[in-house]
Amino acid sequence: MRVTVDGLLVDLPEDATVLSAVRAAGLELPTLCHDDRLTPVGSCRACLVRVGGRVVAACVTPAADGAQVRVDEEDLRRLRHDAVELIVSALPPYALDGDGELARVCRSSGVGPESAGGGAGRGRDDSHPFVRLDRDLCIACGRCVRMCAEVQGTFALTLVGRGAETVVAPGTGGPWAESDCVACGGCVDTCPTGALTEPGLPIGTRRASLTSTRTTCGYCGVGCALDVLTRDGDVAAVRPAADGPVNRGHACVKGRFSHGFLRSPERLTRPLLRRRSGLEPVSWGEALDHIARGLRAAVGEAGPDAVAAISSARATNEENYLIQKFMRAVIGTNNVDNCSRLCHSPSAAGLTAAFGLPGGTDGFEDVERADCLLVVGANPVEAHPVVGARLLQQVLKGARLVVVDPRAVGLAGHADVHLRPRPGTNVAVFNGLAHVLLAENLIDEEFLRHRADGLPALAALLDDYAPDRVSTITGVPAPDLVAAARLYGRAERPAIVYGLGVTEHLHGTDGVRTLANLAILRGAVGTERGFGVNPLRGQNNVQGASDMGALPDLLPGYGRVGDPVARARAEQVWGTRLPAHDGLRIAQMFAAARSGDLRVLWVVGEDVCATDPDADRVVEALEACPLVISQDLFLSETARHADVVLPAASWLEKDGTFVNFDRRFQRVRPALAPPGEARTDFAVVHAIAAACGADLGCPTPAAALAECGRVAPVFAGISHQRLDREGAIPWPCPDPGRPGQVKLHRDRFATPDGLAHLAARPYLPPGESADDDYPLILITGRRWAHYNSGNMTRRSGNIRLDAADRLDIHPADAARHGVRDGDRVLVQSRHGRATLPVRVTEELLPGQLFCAFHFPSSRVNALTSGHADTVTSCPEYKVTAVRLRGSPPLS
Ligand SMILES: Nc1nc2c(c(=O)[nH]1)N[C@H]1C(S)=C(S)[C@@H](COP(=O)(O)OP(=O)(O)OC[C@H]3O[C@@H](n4cnc5c(=O)[nH]c(N)nc54)[C@H](O)[C@@H]3O)O[C@H]1N2
Ligand SMILES: Nc1nc2c(c(=O)[nH]1)N[C@H]1C(S)=C(S)[C@@H](COP(=O)(O)OP(=O)(O)OC[C@H]3O[C@@H](n4cnc5c(=O)[nH]c(N)nc54)[C@H](O)[C@@H]3O)O[C@H]1N2
Ligand SMILES: [Mo]
Repeated sequence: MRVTVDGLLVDLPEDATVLSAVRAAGLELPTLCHDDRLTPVGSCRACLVRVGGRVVAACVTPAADGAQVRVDEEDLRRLRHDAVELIVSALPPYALDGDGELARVCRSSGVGPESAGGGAGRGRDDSHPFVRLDRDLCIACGRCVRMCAEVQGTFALTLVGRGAETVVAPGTGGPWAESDCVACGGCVDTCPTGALTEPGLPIGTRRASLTSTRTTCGYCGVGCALDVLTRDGDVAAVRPAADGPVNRGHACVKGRFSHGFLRSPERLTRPLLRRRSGLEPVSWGEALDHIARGLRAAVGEAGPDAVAAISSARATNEENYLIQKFMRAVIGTNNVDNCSRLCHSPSAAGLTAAFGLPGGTDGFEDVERADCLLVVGANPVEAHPVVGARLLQQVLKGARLVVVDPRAVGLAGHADVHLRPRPGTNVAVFNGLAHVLLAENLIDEEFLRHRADGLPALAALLDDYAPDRVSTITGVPAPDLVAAARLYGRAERPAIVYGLGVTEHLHGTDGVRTLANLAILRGAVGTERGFGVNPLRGQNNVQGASDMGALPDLLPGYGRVGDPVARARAEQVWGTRLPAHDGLRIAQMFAAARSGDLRVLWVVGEDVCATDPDADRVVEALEACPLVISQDLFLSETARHADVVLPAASWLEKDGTFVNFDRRFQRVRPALAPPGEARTDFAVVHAIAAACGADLGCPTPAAALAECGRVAPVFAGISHQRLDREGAIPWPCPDPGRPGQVKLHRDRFATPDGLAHLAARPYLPPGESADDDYPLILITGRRWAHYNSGNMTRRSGNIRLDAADRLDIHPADAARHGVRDGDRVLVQSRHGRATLPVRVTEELLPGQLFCAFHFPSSRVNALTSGHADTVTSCPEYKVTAVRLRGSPPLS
């Protein structure tokens, strides 16, 4: 389509507006109620232009082929000036302080500060820790309301009042802090006037007074690109990057606001060493000497396998690379693991068995092209909010949604079908869905003939999984199961997105495989007829920690330690012989410590005493181990049991890369210096190696990633330099001259035979089930305002949003136990006890309880068991049989 703007001809796409035509012509047009990401409303009248003789608001007027648009004419300038002046006249003079959007619009439309003279004294709402409202600055443009609905999907805001009195307010009434706001910060970003601000950037702040550093969020695995704005060595604010490949200008409470921990007086700033009186500050030299002596003694007396390290999925790729290199090449053991073990190790195992590689099969942009989403055992609205928001938008635009989760999680309210299986019964649900796909011929026979194997064995097994039988096992009504299978089976481009509700089970790997079966049966993986099977990986760099080989059986790039070819490649790069037998997994490390076989345990950035299951037994392990080193930002539960505590830098203070949930490498850059004597994990590993008389090479993070590319060809095309130029690069990327591969599998799968493998896995019951002694099933998982151990978010403003762990209980169970909202109850399992306040809610089914594990003091992981996935040892965090004190037996 072609449009003429003030005599200039411009080419436009079909759905263009007059505003985009004006911009395409290179002309500036002021706007106040407009944001490109939001539905236009045309209410502020700042963008008036003439189209074919009529005066219209450019933002809401569709451009028509051949239209004549007039912009730069005296009467139009006057109309625009008057519209802006009218708005400004109602505002107090300080509205034009600083260099915000309103000040800029005033400048460009010729409205001066003398026009401002209002300010009705409508007051402020400063109740919320991260979002501040000055009602006198509100022009009721509604951008915040639309942002909350259309981008974040929370619908927390509304406009109240009439005429000039109209102002934004939480939809629940009452103060902002008590509203449904989840503090994504979107409203603050879009507000043109400074009515909504954040504490670090009050109105009047000039951007020039701030330093901006582009980095990648260090909380969850979404991988949001963030601009960290600093002033005087402190974070003033964090802004989501508009060109962030995954977040596109959006963020969540954690990445955006949860940086208060940086300034916590509890931040570790010096090494600590255990003496008779307790942990005492010492110099780095003394701490390192102590560690080197301990390592030498352990290796000398008991051999290299008496040493183990838990590497950190919070740390960078380069740090993880260095830690595993130190363990393998200097100590001589494969005893290195990371929290992928507790999280998505069944994904790695299951996806490798099915498709040949451990990553999610598709990029998130493709998942967003799906017309049917199967979201299983994941709560992205709380745990991956930027992804959750985007999935919700897709559903609001018409994609069908099937949610499989025992709880009424955020997305379930928007689902076409919500299946609520009993915890631990996924395999039966997935086999049931597969049964219906086969029975109703909703399968891709062509794909199954040429690109997959295992159908006969699976088909035979599935005879036993007719909907009625599945219903008996899972509690899911048979018609719902059939309806869900039809939605997935009949979609043109279905996608599967899943979380820990699939993996953290006794048969988690079977869960992943039987879930992958559905995509294979439909030919919806490795094709354009669907977008595969995609785990929402948890930690900021859990994909990367595993990619870098911080695993007991795998080298960087997933060569097996037992494979002579893979080992030889690493041996050649590292210049030393490497151990060939698998090392210990995390739980095996604790067992070895308890039996006296482990002499040194080095824990980097993981609070194992708070977050590993059966916590009392973990503490026993640390107490039995002669030298425990904890490297952390805080004196965590684990650090309290350590012999040496090393102060670490956080993600805002270091240089390197992370790999996000859809396999993208992105840069991490320091916005601040670490406090006191804290050091990056990178520097600490080098220092420990040096204290042992070893030189690990790769002096910089960039050099470490380059070296990793030589060990692991799948990363060989990725470098810091290239990332600085290109932003994000997905692996596999073997060639520096070619892009990385967003879609993991195309014409053939990465399995040795190139086929996708169906798995015939029967349903087997979970490790624990309800009985007379322990009649309730406790599910554990996440809440939006806190992160894992809570060590960081509890020390940020988030604590004002959510002050404690709570035990969710169905009203019927609450009544049976005689407990009410807020009562504290004693929860007992076969493994331990915890005391928690209850929250009565219908989000759960009767017989089930839910709580998070963000407050170590509530001791939730004293309850969880040592049961673990039979293939990968991923703990069965999602199913624990418990009772409430004084609870009556099951009737
Ligand atoms: N706010 C916040 N965000 C986080 C984190 C955090 O602590 N806080 N942690 C990060 C980390 S490390 C991770 S791994 C991710 C985790 O992200 P998710 O996997 O989304 O998190 P969870 O809440 O642990 O579990 C997901 C869901 O599994 C369901 N579930 C439990 N048992 C079953 C079952 O048998 N079948 C099915 N189908 N569903 C079941 C639970 O009800 C729960 O809603 O989040 C990351 N993001
Ligand atoms: N009951 C129950 N328990 C669970 C789960 C569950 O669903 N239910 N989920 C499990 C899962 S999926 C996971 S991933 C684990 C997570 O468990 P953890 O990894 O233990 O938890 P985090 O709080 O993420 O971080 C660990 C520590 O790293 C520190 N840290 C942060 N950044 C850095 C850094 O750059 N360097 C260093 N050295 N330290 C740093 C933090 O201060 C914190 O003390 O929890 C598991 N525990
Ligand atoms: Mo995780």
